[in-house]
Amino acid sequence: MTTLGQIQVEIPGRKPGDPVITPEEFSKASTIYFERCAGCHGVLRKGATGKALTTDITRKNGYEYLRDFITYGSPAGMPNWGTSGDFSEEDIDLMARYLLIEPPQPPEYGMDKMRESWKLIVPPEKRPTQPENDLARDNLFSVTLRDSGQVALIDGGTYEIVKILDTGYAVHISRISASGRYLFVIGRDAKVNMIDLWMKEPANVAEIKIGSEARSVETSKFKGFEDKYAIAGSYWPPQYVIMDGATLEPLKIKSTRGMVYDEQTYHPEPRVASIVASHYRPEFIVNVKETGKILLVDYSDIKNLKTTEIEAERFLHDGGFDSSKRYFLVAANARGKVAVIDTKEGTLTALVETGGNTPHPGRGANLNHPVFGPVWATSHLGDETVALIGTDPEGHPDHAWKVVQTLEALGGGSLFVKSHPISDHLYVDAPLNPDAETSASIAVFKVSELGQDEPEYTVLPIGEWAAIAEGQPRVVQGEFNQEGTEIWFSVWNAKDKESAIVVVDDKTLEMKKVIKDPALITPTGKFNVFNTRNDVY
Ligand code: DHE
Repeated sequence: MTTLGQIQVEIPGRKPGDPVITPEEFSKASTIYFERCAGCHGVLRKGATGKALTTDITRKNGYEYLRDFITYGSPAGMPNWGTSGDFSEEDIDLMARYLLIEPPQPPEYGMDKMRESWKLIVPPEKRPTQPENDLARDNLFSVTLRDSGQVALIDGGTYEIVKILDTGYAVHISRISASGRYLFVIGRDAKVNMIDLWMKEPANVAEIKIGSEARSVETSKFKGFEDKYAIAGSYWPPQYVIMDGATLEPLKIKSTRGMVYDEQTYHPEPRVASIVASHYRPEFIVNVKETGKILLVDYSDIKNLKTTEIEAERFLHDGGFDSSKRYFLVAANARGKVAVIDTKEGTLTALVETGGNTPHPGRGANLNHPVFGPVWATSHLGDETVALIGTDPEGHPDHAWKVVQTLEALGGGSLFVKSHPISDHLYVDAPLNPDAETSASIAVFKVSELGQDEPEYTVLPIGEWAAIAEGQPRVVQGEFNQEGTEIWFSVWNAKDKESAIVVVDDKTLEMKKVIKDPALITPTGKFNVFNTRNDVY
């Protein structure tokens, strides 16, 4: 036995020819792998956003190849762990040796463990019956403070930090209950926190750990089921759990292990990527990465759970709704496609080749294109392109579910795009671009000028505006305020260095405010309560 973070795992038996590795080294390497590599390559190393690293492949490539790849990375998205200074030479040597031996398998995580971890901190009957604060709750931003294991609630009107709350490690996303009262966040360590925004001072009222690694949480939104259920999906074990929306009590766990949609061969680790709640039916839309299936999970009767399984494409990752909220578009990123689901009919509408390398939309951006009408945008991790996909089958049937235009933004390494129904701008980030200046800038296109042949973009030097003396901060994920007049960007620095949030006036594209505070440690995702609740992006 050895430990993998806080988890006990067996060291798989050493086979002849395996590199020598001590139990302490194995434990350290397993933790590094779990925290830094598993997100892309999978716990069992079967590959997804990153390449497969099973021993048949790693042994063929050999120690030196692995060592150099880890050190220098690749333009296709593998980080340069060595030259960036994140890993020491010893770490790299260890990881290259570690990858030559079989991976450990972390334990399963069932109802017994979930119930053990579940804490009802303030039961519903002890909570306020009406709001006890006069915060403009709909314009609060829930900001992930990645490396401090917290979220900051920031007032969108005054830019004041209202409250910092302890959560799981590296909260990935925040979602808001249909009523706007409860905020749900999920850590990379699969801890879900439920925060009551009605309390005099917003506070955690329930928490649970739903696995060992996770990325997604959502709440029921359909009429009659508002605030009734929450759902969280995990990477390990590969499963999702439906919980009571008022207490986080775990009610139903469903494994996602099974057959890959096309080959129909068994996959032991089909991870749950994004989850969204349908506006048209009492359903959660659960995207299962490795098997390429989109599950429409009907929560109207969870004892007799009905699930529609849509064959889409492998490596489903992140996505969002079109402006009508009827269609859900999700990137199958390692396949260069976007799957479109009709959430009203419960069917696959289209699979669109984006033409770029690794689409990565976040929730995407909805624009009213001067020529093609309503379109949805995604940028790409692997190149500078932004694909605009027509989303109006009634008004613009010839262009629906086709890439109608490809823009060129700052460069590769983009993660998120953003717009707002009243904005004439499309914002594109590039935080993973290897060039420091590019990774600290944002490209802005004018939507009304997209009809031109080669639309120009304006560069916002957000990193420079933040005036941070030390480090090499990256600028990531724009998020609008409730009114749609300002967009906020995280200036994400190392955890021992100053970070910031820069607020930009959407009309003038000028810097309006720089939010700095010693407590703002590694800010990444930002979720405006109103926009997140109503899927406005
Ligand atoms: Fe994310 C969304 C998974 C790395 C910040 N990220 C998502 C979603 C998934 C996901 C499945 C969609 C959730 C949903 O909508 O229900 N992210 C992963 C990974 O597997 C990956 C590639 C590697 C990993 O090891 O985690 C990864 N993500 C990152 C980062 O490095 C980022 C920049 C900082 C961090 O937290 O580690 C990051 N991911 C985000 C953010 C969103 C997100 C801010 C939400 C964007 C939005 O506007 O909706």
